[in-house]
Amino acid sequence: MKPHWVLIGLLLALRSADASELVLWYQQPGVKPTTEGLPIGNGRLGALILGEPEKERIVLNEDSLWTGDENPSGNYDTMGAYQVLGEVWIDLPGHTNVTGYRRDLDLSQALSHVSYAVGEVHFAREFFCSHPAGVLVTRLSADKPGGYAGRIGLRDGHGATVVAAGNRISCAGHLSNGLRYGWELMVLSEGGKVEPAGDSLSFNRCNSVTLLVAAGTDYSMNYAAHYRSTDPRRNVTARLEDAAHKKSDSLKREHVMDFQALFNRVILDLGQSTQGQRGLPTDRRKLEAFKSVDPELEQLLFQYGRYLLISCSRPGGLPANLQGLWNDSNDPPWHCDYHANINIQMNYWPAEPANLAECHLPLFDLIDSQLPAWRKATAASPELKTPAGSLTSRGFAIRTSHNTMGGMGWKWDKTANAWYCLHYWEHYAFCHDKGFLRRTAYPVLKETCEYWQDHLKQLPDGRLVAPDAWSPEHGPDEDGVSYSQEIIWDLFNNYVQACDVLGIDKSYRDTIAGLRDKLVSPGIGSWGQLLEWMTEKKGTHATPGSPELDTPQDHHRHTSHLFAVYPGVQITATKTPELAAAAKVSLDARGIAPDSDVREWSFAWRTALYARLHDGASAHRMFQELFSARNTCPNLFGQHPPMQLDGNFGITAGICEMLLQSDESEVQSPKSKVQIREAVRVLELLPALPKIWPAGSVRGLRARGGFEIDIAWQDGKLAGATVHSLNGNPCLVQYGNKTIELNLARGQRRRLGPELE
Ligand code: FUC
Repeated sequence: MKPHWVLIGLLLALRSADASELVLWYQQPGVKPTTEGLPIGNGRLGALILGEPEKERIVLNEDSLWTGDENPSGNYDTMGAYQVLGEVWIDLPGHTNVTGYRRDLDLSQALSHVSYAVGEVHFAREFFCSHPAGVLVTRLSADKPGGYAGRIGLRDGHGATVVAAGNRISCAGHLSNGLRYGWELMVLSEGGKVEPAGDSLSFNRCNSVTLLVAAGTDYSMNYAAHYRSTDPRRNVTARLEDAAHKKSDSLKREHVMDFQALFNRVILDLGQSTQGQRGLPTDRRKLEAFKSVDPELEQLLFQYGRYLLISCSRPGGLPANLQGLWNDSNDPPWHCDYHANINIQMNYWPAEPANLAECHLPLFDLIDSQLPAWRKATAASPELKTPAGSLTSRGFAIRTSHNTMGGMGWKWDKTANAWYCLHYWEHYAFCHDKGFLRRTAYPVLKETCEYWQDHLKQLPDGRLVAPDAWSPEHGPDEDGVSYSQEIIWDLFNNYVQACDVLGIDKSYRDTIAGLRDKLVSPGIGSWGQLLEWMTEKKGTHATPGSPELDTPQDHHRHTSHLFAVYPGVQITATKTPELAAAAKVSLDARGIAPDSDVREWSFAWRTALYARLHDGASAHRMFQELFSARNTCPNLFGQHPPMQLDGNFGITAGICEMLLQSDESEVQSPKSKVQIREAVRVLELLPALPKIWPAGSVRGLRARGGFEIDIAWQDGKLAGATVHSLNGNPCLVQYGNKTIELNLARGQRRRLGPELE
């Protein structure tokens, strides 16, 4: 039956019109910032809002506020940590015994609100962090003139002096590593009076009050300048004054437009929740959603990952660290750092498929800025000698954790270099920007291939292994660990494709292709599992008293040996069915039992893994586990514990993977004239659609090869799809056992029915 395009279009339009469903709301103020605060951010400035009527607290982060330096020792304890900037406080005496309290975060506009009544007077607060204006805006209003009286102040996170003058408060200081920072607040009132009161400001008889906050440091992503630039204070003041010249309505309009230009690219509809579910505040609703499916809350969690990435990772700024831009401590868990053995990578899994490619760029900028320091540290490390016994002379390796000042800490994760390369390649694979591939990605891919060409060890049978590698945080260091083998395979495979696309370095391309084909690939063990190490480890333990390794009782939080299933592409159900079946055995065994070591980010990875293995039911079960009290906080942040955001980003990617997958098929592209193997993409629709989502739609997902895809489904089956070719590349669209080849021109769209006709 021909798809009812009008009906589907209406369905999409109606659902997207009611964006108010994408709201987290609460009936009480937050107490603990990182688990109950509501997050806003503009990529550089982040805030957690607690919403206490009488004493508002806004915890502030500035993305470059790091202690530490190049940390030549590589000691984890001396590499520094991400710091909190401080707090804005607002005292409103008499705002007690309030009624009708509500606090919310509207994801669709990136606005947070607090509202309540004191007696007959209704008070409202609105917060947003503007990317275009570079300031935090807080607006206090009331339905009674002259309703506002109170005090406003700053609490600096590092004890710097706070100075109030006129309608401003400013603060400037430096960290233990000399990094200079400054932040400034300006208060604009409608009616009434604002004046200094010691180191704070008092305001009286105001109809409304608007606070603007700007902050900055003298950090720069430039190794040659020792990661420093000019004193930030002049720039901070200028930004504040520019913003003060705009009406708060135009500041808000500009902010919402900027945010929605990214956020509105993808609309997801997983079905209707009940009025009962909608009537619950989010902290209670999530606990119910753990027990019974709540489609609208599930689509909210999907969009939350996109909201958070837009709010903490914009071009020109630093990438999302372990807590994004929402850290409340100067001694945060794991230094609130960049962990290179799953966490920072997972933060960026949704960037391409969830149509936020621009948000990926801060990761590349940071890596590029750290390379000179990483090369130096790698060359100096005796732990990174080549099998020939010489110190490293080409390329770089990364320790498990790093900062923004060239410093690294803890154990080397020797293949993190190759895993970082996957992100450069994926950015090209989705957007097909050959300039990015040539200028930015190719040099890093080639340099890392050279590193591994020098470091691979040849076995007597001629096969190649990564020597003395480690399956992250699990088991022994030894040759041929599956995680390392798979990541290096991915690196070499992507490098070969890059050469083919650019038509360069044919000789070195063939060298790397030869090394790729000699790599030891993961084996299958005695109980049908994918081996995590080159040889089965049964009978051994990671640590005394831990479960036996490589057995169904091994419930470690990492699934590193399944990298090749996701995010890698070496193991797929179609190309390597035996390995895919073994991967499924391993994944099922890792399990989620309460005694297991599974963490919030583990569920996100397992969702994506099950999706790649076409097991939609299990993928959804992993997803739903995130609603438990154990795995997410009341503000829906991931709960490791403590709070950690990688699961929030990772689950968005996992849901993308359930709805759309784009792999490459090794068919000769009908268009390729130069006799190079140009990968023709297979766009697979609804590869892991769970029965629990019988009807729904998604708009604007991105696929490798440069495609944007809309999909609608009804009664658990494809109802229709639209393929929008952004680059004019050929593709095969697949649904179940049906396939259609499309050769669309750049910008052309093609609608497909349930039979892909
Ligand atoms: C890795 C994980 C931990 C935690 C830390 C930040 O070490 O194994 O679970 O997420 O990163």
